[in-house]
Amino acid sequence: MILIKLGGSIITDKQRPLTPRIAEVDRIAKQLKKIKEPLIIVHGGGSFGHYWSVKFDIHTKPSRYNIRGVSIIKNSMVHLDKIILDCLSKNGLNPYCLPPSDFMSGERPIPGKIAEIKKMAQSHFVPVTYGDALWCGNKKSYILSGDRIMSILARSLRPRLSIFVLNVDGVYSDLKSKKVVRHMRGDRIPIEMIQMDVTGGMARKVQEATRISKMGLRVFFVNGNKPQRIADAVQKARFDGTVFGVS
Ligand code: IP8
Repeated sequence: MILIKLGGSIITDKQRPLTPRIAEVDRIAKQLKKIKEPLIIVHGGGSFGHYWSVKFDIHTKPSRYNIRGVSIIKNSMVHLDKIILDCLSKNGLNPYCLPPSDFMSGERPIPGKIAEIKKMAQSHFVPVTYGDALWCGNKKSYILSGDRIMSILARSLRPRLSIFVLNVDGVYSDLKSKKVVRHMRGDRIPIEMIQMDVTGGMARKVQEATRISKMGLRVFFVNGNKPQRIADAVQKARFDGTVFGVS
């Protein structure tokens, strides 16, 4: 089984609110179609969900956030998800839409529901879920990121490979040279990545990827602008990007 996260910066134009990158999603979908094993897709919020969460100051920590803001974030994620689902469907995949509230109860994963996701994927559906604003009781809500969903699903489903599709070639050893780290070991997060987090959320991705690799699972960061690299990693185990953990 392959678990794949389509990052917000590859599927949307982060500089322009509410702007999908349809051509890029289309090119990625064509590569995903080549994958001949169970596949689960998670996608991020990009200039949809993130745009509104910044506007309404809503974060990953549960709190009594602005109800209108939570509602608008959720609607915008449904909108983006529909664009992704249509694109996958047009390219011959059979996406099965799964808002995270289908397998999360507040902040807690629902094990039985997550086990079903694997069965759906084994039955030739492609379950598609996404980062979202979630109600967690007592008038509180929070943002559940797609990156966090990746480690929640990986823990139960133990995919053969977890792939994070980015708008860059992988994890950079430093921002100046943009030299890609081919193999990340341990849980050391270089300072450059934390700086990068201001725009790209890279530190959070590295954190979740490290969490997954510590489960004994392989994780791969790849540039979605070169989508052939996704199929190469899955089919030929040729990793042009950053690999975490098990080599
Ligand atoms: O783009 C968060 O998911 P992410 C989505 O994976 C929202 O961080 C609603 C901001």
